[in-house]
Amino acid sequence: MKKVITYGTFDLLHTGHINILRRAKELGDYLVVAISSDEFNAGKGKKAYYTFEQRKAILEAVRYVDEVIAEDNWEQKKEDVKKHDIDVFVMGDDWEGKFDFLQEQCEVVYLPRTEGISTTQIKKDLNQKSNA
Ligand code: C2G
Repeated sequence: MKKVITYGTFDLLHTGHINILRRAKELGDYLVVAISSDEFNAGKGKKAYYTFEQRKAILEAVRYVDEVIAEDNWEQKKEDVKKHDIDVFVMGDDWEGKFDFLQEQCEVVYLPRTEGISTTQIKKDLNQKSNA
């Protein structure tokens, strides 16, 4: 069984997230998604609308996702790849090159981001609409 992993906040789930989850799953048979904990998110300078538990429940309902784990720090990827017996590590290409150190353990694939959508843009649009 070919196992794939990807990481992210996945807040306010949108088609950009779905596109990368679908393409990640197409690279194997089993997809593990590591979702940033609320504490780790704060470290990334992000405040998710949904809590970790909510984001986990939403991701677990997505047909492409087989397992959801927590992302608590930047250093856990090597250990995760080993522990979960991962064959392919996938990220959007805004991270191009940042995780090449994992190439000793598994295939590293950066996929094109979906243009024109982001959680930040959704929040901006909603704020403008509510202030209109
Ligand atoms: N993504 C995408 N297209 C978009 C928006 C996001 O392909 N329009 C991808 C990102 O490239 C990433 C994944 O969806 O691979 C999750 O995006 P975020 O939730 O923004 O995650 P991020 O803050 O990039 O966290 O250790 C890695 C970090 O946890 C990644």
